[in-house]
Amino acid sequence: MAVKRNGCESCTDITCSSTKEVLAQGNAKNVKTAFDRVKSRGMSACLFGSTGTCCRHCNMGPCQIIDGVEEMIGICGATADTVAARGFARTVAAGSAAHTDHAREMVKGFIETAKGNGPNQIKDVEKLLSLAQLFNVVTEGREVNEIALEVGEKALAEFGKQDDQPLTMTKRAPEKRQAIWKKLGIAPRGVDREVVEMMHRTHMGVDQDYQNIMLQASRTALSDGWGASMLSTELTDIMFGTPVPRRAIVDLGVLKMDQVNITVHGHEPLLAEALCIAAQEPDMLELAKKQGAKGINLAGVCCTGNEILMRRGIPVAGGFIQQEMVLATGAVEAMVVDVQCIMQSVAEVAKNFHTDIITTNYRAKMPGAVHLQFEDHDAINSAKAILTHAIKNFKKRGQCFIPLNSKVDVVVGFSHETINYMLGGRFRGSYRPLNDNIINGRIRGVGAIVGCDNFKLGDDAHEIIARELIKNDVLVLATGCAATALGRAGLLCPEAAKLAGPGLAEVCETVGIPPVLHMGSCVDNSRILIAATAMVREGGLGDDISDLPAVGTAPLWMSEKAVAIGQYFVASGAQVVFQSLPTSGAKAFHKYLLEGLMKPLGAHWNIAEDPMEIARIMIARIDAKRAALGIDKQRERVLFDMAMRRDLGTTSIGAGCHGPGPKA
Ligand code: MSK
Repeated sequence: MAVKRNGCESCTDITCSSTKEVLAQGNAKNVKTAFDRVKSRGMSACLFGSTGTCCRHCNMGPCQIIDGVEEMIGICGATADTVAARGFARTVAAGSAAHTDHAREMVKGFIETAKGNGPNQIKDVEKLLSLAQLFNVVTEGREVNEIALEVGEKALAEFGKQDDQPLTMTKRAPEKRQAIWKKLGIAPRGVDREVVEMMHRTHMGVDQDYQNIMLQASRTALSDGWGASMLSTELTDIMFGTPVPRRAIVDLGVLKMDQVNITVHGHEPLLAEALCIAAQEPDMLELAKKQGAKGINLAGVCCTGNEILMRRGIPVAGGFIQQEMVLATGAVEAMVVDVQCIMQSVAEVAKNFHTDIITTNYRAKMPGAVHLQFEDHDAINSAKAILTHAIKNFKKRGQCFIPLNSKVDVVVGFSHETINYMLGGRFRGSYRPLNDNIINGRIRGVGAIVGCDNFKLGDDAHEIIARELIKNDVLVLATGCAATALGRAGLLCPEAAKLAGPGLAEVCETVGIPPVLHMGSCVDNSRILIAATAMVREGGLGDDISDLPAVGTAPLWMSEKAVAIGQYFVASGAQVVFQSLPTSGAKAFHKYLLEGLMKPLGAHWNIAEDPMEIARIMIARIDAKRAALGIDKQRERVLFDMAMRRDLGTTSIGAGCHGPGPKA
């Protein structure tokens, strides 16, 4: 159901000033965006589709089911609960498949790098060695690339693994969580296998028990979170460097009047990295000059944007919801796309301007686009061919409009390792100070705001939730297009600490971090799993992820990937809050998602249709965990004097650790 906010029937209020500015200018008068299409649809969503009770799994239907009405079950007898569970599970499978196919490309690119092919190198040797240990790869006396090759081959084998042993990366999870997965029989075995089994079990006439379907949905999601996505993030870090904090800028004003503007949109960083390297080559810069441009300005869109923002500080022009606005400036010579989250409408918007949409991946072609295949094995030449095409468009640029004041400073690059280092210090990197500050109550808990943008809650929903969380001393971790939206809102800079509650503000100011930490793209939600596990291992906050005062939300989820992410968080023991789920037409199954999963998994889904309500639920869940841990009492602050320090046997108290610590 659409939520009415600010008196808006179709929930399409635009609050983002750069978006409003671009759409209001003359160039954009013929541009139709998703905002217009939401308004012009003039009908509400199909009741059966939006509540999960339309079954199209065989040719006896489609069957539109009404829960509790005997004549309105499926022709095969399938109930609303079975149909909705199958639909939900297939959504998880599709989302996991998207992450999986992305991850496979990254692993193959990693193997080529290990073989010495292409422009990339092994940059994070420390991380390589830790993965080598996990995969039982001998490191002693071997060359870095030799180790990398064996790690890469073992990682690739995880996709097609057929034995019944758990995926290697699941060994990183807290022991108690691994035991839960084993007991339930949901430890993921092979990355591809779980998606295939999920599709089989939701075929007509197979699994008809919604609780049993959810077991495989959990296993499929876990094969994504602790398998495909985690492998992708880790190998990408090893190849391109683990992100470290860096300043950058976001929003539509990052485009430049006097340069060739090329936006990179999609997900796989192999393409974006090659473009970044090639755009600095003298022949490309010379070509740009010949066309009358002062240089080449690369800017990101969606999660490819997050990847190069985190690692290179390349600016991000917009998130998912802004992809059409980026083009409506008329200032973009080409939008280079690969896979996932690319609206078909971008080709239509581009027709109003000199802009070309360049597809680069054989999996994802588009009518009206130019296809220039990106070849991993010849990455730089491929990238140069794409850049050349884009640069030659510069001379054709007509009237354009860039909202030049719409540029917001951000600090990004908070990988798990960075948080460890920032909070713990180089010589004793650990989550101890974070855990201590949660235990002493300065930080109330951790809230992850992840996922997409959509048109249902207004484009400021992420900001509303984040402001409420930080005001209540909840440290926010952000990924994906949510992170970009929070950057536009000015919450990704240390100065935003002034918006935080006193405890969180004190920690942020002491350490010099923003109250909202940008942790990467949507595939990088696996970083949050690793961070949560590190908090458990550090001690004092229980012995499982389900004990942590931590909760996640994807308030504006759009993609099936977000549902896969939600389910792998829940199956890992973390509560999640979404704006809606397409399951409400099946009462028992819907209740099972919202309550029943607690018993087997120690976490469940939550739904709220208003951003403030989402924030309130998140805070309530955090408080409940604090109470269960016995850390909900307000602690008296004690400033340590020298005698007390001597009692502790140390004269050095680390950043953010000025209280009496975890002692009850
Ligand atoms: S791009 S999956 S809209 S986060 Fe990752 Fe953004 Fe969601 Fe796509």
